[in-house]
Amino acid sequence: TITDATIVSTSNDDSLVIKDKHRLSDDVERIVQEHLKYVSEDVSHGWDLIHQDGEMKVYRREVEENGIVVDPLKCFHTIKGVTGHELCQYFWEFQYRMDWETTLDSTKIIEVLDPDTMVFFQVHKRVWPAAQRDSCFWSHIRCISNSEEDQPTWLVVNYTTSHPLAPIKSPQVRLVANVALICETIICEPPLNPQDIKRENIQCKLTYVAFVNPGGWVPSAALRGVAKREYPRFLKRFTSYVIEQTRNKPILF
Ligand code: 14H
Repeated sequence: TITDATIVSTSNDDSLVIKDKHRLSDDVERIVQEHLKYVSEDVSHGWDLIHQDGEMKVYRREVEENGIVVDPLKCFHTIKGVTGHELCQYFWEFQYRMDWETTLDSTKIIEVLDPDTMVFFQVHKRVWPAAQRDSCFWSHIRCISNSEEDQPTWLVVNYTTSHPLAPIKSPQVRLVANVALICETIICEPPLNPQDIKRENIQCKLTYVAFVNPGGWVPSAALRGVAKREYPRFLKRFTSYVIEQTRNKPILF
């Protein structure tokens, strides 16, 4: 039976999926929808291109709140030979995180809310002359089918939450973040038989957006310098990692 405690959605193959709701379901739904709306807004006004390398473009908007830098960030990239599902899976799944993350001391799952939503507690590497940061966030993976013909859009959202298993322990400072990875697979020169699609026929359009509040004062120039260096570095390392991991595996659509 479908009740207020269930969510009905469509899966990758258009079959109906019924999921039990959890205490953060409404939050997850609201933030996912906000990202889907925000992803198509363009970056022609007020955004600075701070890094470009081939297909990768990193933009940011300089914003301060009470003297704290909270610059929104938006990155675009096109990656050959991988699908949106593959990129999102490697980004979301705990088991791969420390293979590609270079900015963490540790990561752990502190709660499983449903098969697609986990709560993580992470300790970040200290990268500037300030207190160390940690973070606690729910992380949700989702597939959204747009139409019969198009490949679905895959996304992962990481959104700060509080949790009894992750109290804030001073002098460690808590990062506040709202981050999304949104991926769209493109099939180039599709062979007549879909079974014949090879990795050389696919590419993925990736958008990564981040709103991160450092949770306490950090010198603006230092923070902007770290962001300008680390986001492109993350994108490059993460996407190369997924290309490497999937190279000889069957394509995960
Ligand atoms: O998105 C990235 N990593 C995920 C998975 O580890 C976690 C991330 C997040 C960050 C903070 C809080 C919650 C969740 O989504 C890749 C992150 C790349 C990091 C680049 C470093 C930028 C440093 C500037 C911001 C520091 C603010 C003090």
